[in-house]
This record gives sequence, structure tokens and C-alpha cells, in this order.
Amino acid sequence: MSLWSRLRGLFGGRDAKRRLKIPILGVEACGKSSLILTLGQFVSLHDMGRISMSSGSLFGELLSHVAAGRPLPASARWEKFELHIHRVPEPGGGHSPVDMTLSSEDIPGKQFRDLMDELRVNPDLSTWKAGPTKQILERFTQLLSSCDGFIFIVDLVRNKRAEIAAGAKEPIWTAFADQIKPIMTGILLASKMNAVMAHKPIFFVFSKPDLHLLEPEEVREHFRRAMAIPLAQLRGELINVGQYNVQCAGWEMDSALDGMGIDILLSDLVHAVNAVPDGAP
Ligand SMILES: Nc1nc2c(ncn2[C@@H]2O[C@H](COP(=O)(O)OP(=O)(O)OP(=O)(O)O)[C@@H](O)[C@H]2O)c(=O)[nH]1
Ligand SMILES: [Mg+2]
Repeated sequence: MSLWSRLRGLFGGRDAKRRLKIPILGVEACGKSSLILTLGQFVSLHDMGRISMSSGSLFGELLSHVAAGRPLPASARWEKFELHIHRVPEPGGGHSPVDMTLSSEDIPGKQFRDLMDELRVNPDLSTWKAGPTKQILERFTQLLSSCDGFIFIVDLVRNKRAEIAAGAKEPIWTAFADQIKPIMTGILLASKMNAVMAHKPIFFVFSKPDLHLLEPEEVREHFRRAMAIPLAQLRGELINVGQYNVQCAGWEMDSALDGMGIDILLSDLVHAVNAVPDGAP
């Protein structure tokens, strides 16, 4: 430990957190793997960080699809990954130095939805019998326990791209209707796994803006109404809620990933979890 860090410790300075666990949750095909790949590509491309050695096979697999211009297939396995990040973009321009490792897992969304359905009818975890669903519950319990924040991905498009592009609002309500129960149940499970939820940020990421073509303000309004009840509940628990429009896939290898929202998400994420050292912007 450097003299400076020791002095900061002595005088109560805020040391930047080094290791952060941020589960990325959402139903099947909402865009989790795409966000993970895009985060890895963004930090690597802009010399902001790198993936860990052990994450190579996951990123290699995902990248092989994007490089070939193919959509990502549904994730069949749980795969841990880590991103080492040494600087992040700042909203007003420039960068802040950080020294953090973001750890998380790529999960199959089908298992998330199935477990959330099961939890609704069987909320008392202690009565769960051994079996495949209990195993999935245990994996989620590990993923969610002692984490530093959460990312929930909301897919406003589902299979209704054409209707939304033609201006219909109903498919957006249907998309919320489809995802709101898993989201609220997921938050409940997270609160059971974390003794303290206060001040842990939740990031709601709206994927596929290139497909739904809604303005950020429109998305914000739809979200505010559809999620009024859980949002008020979260704020009451002092949980910071952020909303982001992030294009996670649909990019090709010639893209610098600028203006797709990933920079803002990354910057807010490290600030929200206090990973930026004192004195940095
Ligand atoms: N155009 C576009 N397509 C996207 C975007 N995000 C994801 N997709 C596509 O949506 C589909 C599902 O994305 P995934 O990232 O595989 O979704 P997932 O949440 O990991 O799905 P599971 O692994 O089944 O849980 C894939 O075909 C992606 O290429 C986006 O922002 N824009
Ligand atoms: Mg996936």
C-alpha cells in the first residue's frame, strides 16, 4: 500500500473500490450477451481496459458471431467474465483514471424467466426441494449476493419491430407487461440476498434503440408510467435508479461504438459505485 493510500485511510479519504460485482439481468433475447460483448469491445478499442484471461473463450465465442455479421445465439451456459478497467469517459469530455475489475456473468435469460416464474408461486426459498430449479436458484443466489449494483436490460421491441416502427404504442406496453414481473421478482430476490440495498444503484438499460427508434424522452416517459410502482418502492429504499438507451448489437466491426450509449453507462456505473478516486473529475 502506498504512503498516499495509507494517509487517505488514516484521514478518512474515500478509497476507490477495486472489485465490483454487477449482475446483468433480463429475460431471454433482451440483449445481455450483446451488452457484455459491447462493453468488452468498447473498453478494449478505446484503451480503457481489457477482458481478463479467463474471459477469453466467452468473448471469442460472441465475437465470432458479430465478426461474421450473424445475430448472437441464445446463451446456453452460465459464464463468468471480468473486465479490468483503467479509465472511463466523462460526460463533459476527457477521462477519469480508475483501477477496477468488474465481474459478472453471462446468464441464459430463459433460466432467469423460469426461475422468476417459479419464485412468484413459491417465494419461501427455504422450502425449495432439491432439483434442477433449486440448482438454478442457487446459481442466482450466488450471482446476486453481496453485489455492488445491478443492470436490468429491458427490451422494448420483443418481436414487434414493424408495429413499433409504424408508431403503435401497444407493443411497448406489451413488452413492459412481459418483463415487469420478472424484473420486480428479480429485485425482490436481490433484496433477499443483500443485507443492505440502500445506495446500491440499479441501471435499467433499454436495448435495441436502433430497432425501436423511440426518442430517449419517449422511452423515459413510457418507463416512468409502466414502472411507477417499483420505481417509487426503489427510491423509498434509497436505491439510485438510472435509465440508459444502449445499442448493444447491430454494430459491425467498422464501428467505433461512439454515440451508442455505452460510454454514458460505463461512466455512470463507475461513479455510482464510487470507483473513481477522490480528486478525479
Ligand atoms: N439491432 C439490434 N439487435 C440487438 C441489440 N441487442 C441485441 N440484439 C440482438 O437481439 C438478439 C438477442 O440478443 P442477446 O444479446 O443474445 O440476448 P440475451 O439477453 O443474451 O439472450 P439469452 O442469451 O437468450 O438470454 C440477438 O440476435 C442480438 O443480435 C441491439 O441493440 N440492436
Ligand atoms: Mg445471451
